[in-house]
Amino acid sequence: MAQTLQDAGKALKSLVERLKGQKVAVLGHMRPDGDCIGSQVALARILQASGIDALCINRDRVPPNLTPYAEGVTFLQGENYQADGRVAITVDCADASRVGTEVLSKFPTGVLANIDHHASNPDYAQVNIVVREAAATCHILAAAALQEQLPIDTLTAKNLHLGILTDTGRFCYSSTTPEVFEIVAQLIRKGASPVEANFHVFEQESRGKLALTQRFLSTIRFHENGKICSGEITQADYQATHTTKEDKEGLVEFPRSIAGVDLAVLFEEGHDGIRGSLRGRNPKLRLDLLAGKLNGGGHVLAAGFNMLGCKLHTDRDRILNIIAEHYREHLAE
Ligand SMILES: [Mn+2]
Repeated sequence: MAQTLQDAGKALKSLVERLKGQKVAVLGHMRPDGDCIGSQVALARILQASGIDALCINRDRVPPNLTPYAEGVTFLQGENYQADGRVAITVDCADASRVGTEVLSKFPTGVLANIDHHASNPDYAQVNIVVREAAATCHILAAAALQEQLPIDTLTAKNLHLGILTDTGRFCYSSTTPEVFEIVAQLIRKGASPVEANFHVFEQESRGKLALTQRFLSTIRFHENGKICSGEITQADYQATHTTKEDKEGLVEFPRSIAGVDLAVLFEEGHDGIRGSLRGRNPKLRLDLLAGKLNGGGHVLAAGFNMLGCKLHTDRDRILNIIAEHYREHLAE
């Protein structure tokens, strides 16, 4: 069990020793993001450098814009993996279920090691390297590998930088400490490229995403004297713009970024109901509690809800009233 970055270094080093002679599967979470892919590739390459047979398995594909980061490592989608006695290590998974049941079922002996930074992680593996104050799983791996002088080649450095870049919101969130910048400086010296990462991560949007954004912005409405801002997406929007729900990523940042807005809401009407994202800036808003009133959950400043059987034209105003009432109870002067 490791809970600090310093302990994580020792724990990673002894994990590498323990895995020698074994075959390893590095598992990431469903709908993988930059920290997931980055930590999978970095760990697989660190293991391979010690002669360990390691590959990466995810339920979902590597996002197309991140495929340059996955070169040099084998990535399998769960359905293409025939169980061959590999031991499982999860990265960036707050819970084993984040891997997806189909993939997890191929590892009947469970998860050997769990490397993660989510506060809610219940230490579900035999070996748990969970540093809750770390900015990213890649932050843990980078600090550990640097401390223990495990090999970090150019591609490994690029992947570690990728995860820290994305999980800190381009080095903007409160997790962006001087120590994070010191580690990133070392990664850049080892070949990580901020320019290249910016291009792959932030400048590869599709035209469909742009069209979806236009449609979303055309639905923006303000409530409670501009303190609450909402926008919405329907299945018709996805069809018209040839996009999928993956493309709604980031849209809620538009209402959140407007001066005076305390609470941003994204409604997504699906076939079975309305899903929603809630984003706030003030912890007093307790969006986790608000989401709870709407059959959802999450964090204090970022939460989601899921109103089964609801439609925007019949239920939007009712849901907005619940949101506005919660807002008035928690924040309005
Ligand atoms: Mn992460």
